[in-house]
Amino acid sequence: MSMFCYQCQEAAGCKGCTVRGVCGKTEDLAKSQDLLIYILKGISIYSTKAREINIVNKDVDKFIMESLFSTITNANFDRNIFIDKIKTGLLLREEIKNQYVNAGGKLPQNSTWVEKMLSIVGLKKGEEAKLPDAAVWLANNVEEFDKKAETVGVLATENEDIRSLRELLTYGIKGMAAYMKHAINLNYNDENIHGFMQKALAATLDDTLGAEELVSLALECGKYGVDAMALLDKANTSTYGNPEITKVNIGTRNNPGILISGHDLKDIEELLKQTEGTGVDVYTHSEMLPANYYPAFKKYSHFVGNYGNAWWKQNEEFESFNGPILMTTNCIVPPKASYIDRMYTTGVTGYPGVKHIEDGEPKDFSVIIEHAKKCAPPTEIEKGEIIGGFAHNQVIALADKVVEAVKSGAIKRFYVMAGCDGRAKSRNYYTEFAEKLPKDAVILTAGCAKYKYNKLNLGDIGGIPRVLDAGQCNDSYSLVVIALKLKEVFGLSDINELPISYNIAWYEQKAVIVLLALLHLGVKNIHLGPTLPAFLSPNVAKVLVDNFGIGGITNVDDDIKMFESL
Ligand code: SF4
Ligand code: SF3
Repeated sequence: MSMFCYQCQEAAGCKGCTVRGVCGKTEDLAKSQDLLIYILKGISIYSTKAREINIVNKDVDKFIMESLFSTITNANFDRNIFIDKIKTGLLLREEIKNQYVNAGGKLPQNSTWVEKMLSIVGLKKGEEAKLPDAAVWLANNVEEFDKKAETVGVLATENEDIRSLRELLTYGIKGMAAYMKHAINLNYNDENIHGFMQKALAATLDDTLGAEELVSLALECGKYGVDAMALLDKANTSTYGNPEITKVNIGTRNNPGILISGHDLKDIEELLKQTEGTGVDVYTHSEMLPANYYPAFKKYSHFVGNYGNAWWKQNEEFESFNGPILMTTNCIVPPKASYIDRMYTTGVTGYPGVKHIEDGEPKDFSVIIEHAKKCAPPTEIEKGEIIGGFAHNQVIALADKVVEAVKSGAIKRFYVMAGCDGRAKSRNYYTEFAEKLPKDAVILTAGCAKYKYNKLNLGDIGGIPRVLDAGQCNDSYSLVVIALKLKEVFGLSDINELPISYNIAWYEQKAVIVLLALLHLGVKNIHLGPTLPAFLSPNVAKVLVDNFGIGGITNVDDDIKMFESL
């Protein structure tokens, strides 16, 4: 088998991509990503021990976080970046090991190198064979990297249940790393979250951990997921104000424009500042749509609105946009020749042949702005407005109205339909589901899943729109805050007593951390679609069904009946 990846919903045949990713990931790229993850695990063995004696290496924290993020589905397709990261990772592993040794971290005096290694990883003399390979392995060239990569991928764990739990944990921390990166960009950080990510990485190498320990680590991952989303919420709202109800224009104007996609609000802030007064307009795409809801961005008159839909439509929509496109995070679809020269990446994203805007304080977007000036204005693909901005602060401001509507029976049930959109036709289920819901149901959403129903004009209930969009996938945290507030207002002891059902669409690893966060908060009976994750083995899926009532989806009519009976 040349490659094996089953981290996203598009895993081939609902089993795994083995020749080339459905996403466009090649075998070579898969190998370098697998090896990078392996090296992160090796570094984490040392950094986790070092933390025990209060040694924290900020370069290690940053490297691990950004590397995890870069391996998320559709984030970075540039193999050279991964090769460079593998080399940097090996150097950092030695650096943190030496830091630990130099700090005298419980090492025997004048010990040999092997003795030091044994001591760092908690082994005794004579146990050399047990030294974790990820902690000691070295190579000289790319050929050796590739050879090694074949032995360290997902399938290196033979037991399918342990493999499933190790990967569930790994994908959870990938999503967490992405959210941390955005928070850190705004100078909000939490050392404990880095500590957990590294502990979890090291744990995936520990053959003494069985299913029970790994399940509890996955739930602990959910706890840190809540912390990471709360931190990002604080970072975003403290820096840019609380999202507020906003009508977002989906039409176009006649100036040249720049389209910005992904999740990074710092990037859009800097782009808006640098484009002001240049005659170039700015539009959001996909997960950047919620930027329109923030007071700090709404004030820019050249910030026109949102162009297009979810990430997977970019092949058509980037073509008709006519101007340059900036990808700040996943999800990148391999670009068509017709616009590849108009595409730019930044942060952890990358694509061979696409220009990359380097980090900076601020980043310098002048090349994109000059490029835009030479381009035609966007071709209009739709007209009108969509409404959003229902993050926790805004919904809690409306709490009286919402509570009244629930008490009077005008609102009978809320459906959390957060998550992702994707190209699978089976996802039309979510459009049909939204259309067929009874008129007394309100949809709470976050993430790009909303594009399946946010232009349907589903109306309102006494002035409360029937689709309340809290923002990006990380703003699922807002939905939790809203649920906890309702629980408090109604004096309930359990979040599951609320008339809220969870019908979540997932695609990539950020949805995994959102799911684990919900499980940590005790939310039961979450339904996941359009298919259950390929990385859940039958036994692990059974644990989730038995303990949390997790389920899949069937058809809209039966599922609505099922949710109403919960
Ligand atoms: Fe396949 Fe998804 Fe992995 Fe891409 S990220 S190779 S589509 S499982
Ligand atoms: Fe995910 Fe691409 Fe939409 Fe943030 S990032 S939700 S799929």
